[in-house]
Amino acid sequence: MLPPSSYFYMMGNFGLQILVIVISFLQSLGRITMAVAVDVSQFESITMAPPDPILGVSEAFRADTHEMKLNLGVGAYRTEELQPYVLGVVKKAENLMLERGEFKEYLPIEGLAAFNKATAELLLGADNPIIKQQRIATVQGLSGTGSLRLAAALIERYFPGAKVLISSPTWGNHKNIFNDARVPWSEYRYYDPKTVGLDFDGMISDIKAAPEGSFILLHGCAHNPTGIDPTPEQWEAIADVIQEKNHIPFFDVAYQGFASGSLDADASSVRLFAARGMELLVAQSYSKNLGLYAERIGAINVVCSSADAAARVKSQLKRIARPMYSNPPVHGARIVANVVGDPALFSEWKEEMELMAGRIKSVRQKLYDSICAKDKSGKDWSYILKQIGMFSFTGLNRAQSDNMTDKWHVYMTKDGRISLAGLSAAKCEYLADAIIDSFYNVS
Ligand code: KET
Repeated sequence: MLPPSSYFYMMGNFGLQILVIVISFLQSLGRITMAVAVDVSQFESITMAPPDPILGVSEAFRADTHEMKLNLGVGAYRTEELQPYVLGVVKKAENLMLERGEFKEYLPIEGLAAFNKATAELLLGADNPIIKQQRIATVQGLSGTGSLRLAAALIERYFPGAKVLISSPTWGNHKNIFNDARVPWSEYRYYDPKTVGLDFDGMISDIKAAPEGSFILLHGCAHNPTGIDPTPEQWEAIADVIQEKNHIPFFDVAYQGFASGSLDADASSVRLFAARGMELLVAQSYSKNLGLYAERIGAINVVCSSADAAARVKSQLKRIARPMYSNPPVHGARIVANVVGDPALFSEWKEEMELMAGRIKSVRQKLYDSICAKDKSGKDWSYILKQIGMFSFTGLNRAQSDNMTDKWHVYMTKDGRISLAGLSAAKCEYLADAIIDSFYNVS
């Protein structure tokens, strides 16, 4: 015998409507006064989604009450006191905006003109001829993720069947972005666990083997999650093979200024490709370098071989954006435009960025020193020092990463990545103990 709710379910929508009409009719005749509760949802077929591998870690961290808990999951900069940090220049730019009484009307679909100009200049260098020649199509996006998503939609629409090659491993959300945009992707070799370094030969041969005209997704600097970047000579060789195969480079630049502390040095990979006259795509984010995580400010740039092509590409990016989210938010765009557009604020920003990058470098060193002092086995931990950017790819496997969280209350992603931006000098010893225990006592 089925429970009564099952019959309701089997009747479907139409059956339920009839039932409601009959009950209403009977009620109107005064024959029936009961209320009918329907406990079957129209959303019955929707299953529970798993937590996000990165942002889900913060949710688990919040639920933990242990006093030594440490959130090294998401890549978000914290102070030495492990508090979120609002940059001084951001506060100053916001005060300027308040004084000016800026409007809150819709932006154009492509975003704030002053922001688009500033962001392209920051990427390529203000005196780059590409900008004067108007060969770059820049559209403000919903931070790095939204900008990557716009580019993915452009690829899906205008390069049907073209593949995107992504590094193995990569930032977890890349796969989601291309899956949702229905863009086929495959991986190229990048990380070599034996050397804990770059598998350069594997990378080159996989890019070579990809079908001509593929999009090659590259991390502009501070590769996430490995913290391993190609050398300038290796970038040249990567550009050679991409050019040879008529591929289109597609840069994800989420950490400009965070790898080295210098905006120019961290854009050198993109500029090297652009200087060869190559067409390329670049998604930018201001989440990390200006600490504007929640403002969702970034851009998609498409460098084209002519101004005419750039104008057409831009028009199509706008056409994609309009039904997705109509037009972007203004607040973060104004902050960036104000900071970059004002020489005093711009140099103050660079100082703050050096400070943030410097704090990360110093905890990286302290963590390394603490591990070396505690571990007498002679294991070479120097890869921790060689990696750059916000993260360290520890080499801990899934079970070891689970031990870090379950036993030590250190929250991190299950691929063994830790965000050093969430570590303080005071917690380096504790983290070193956790890593050594997990490495040697869990297999
Ligand atoms: N690209 C890369 C390589 C990246 O690491 C992130 C964010 C983004 C793009 C997008 O950031 P946005 O805030 O949309 O501009 N990475 C961190 C946060 C996240 O996963 O969303 C992280 O890896 O922890």
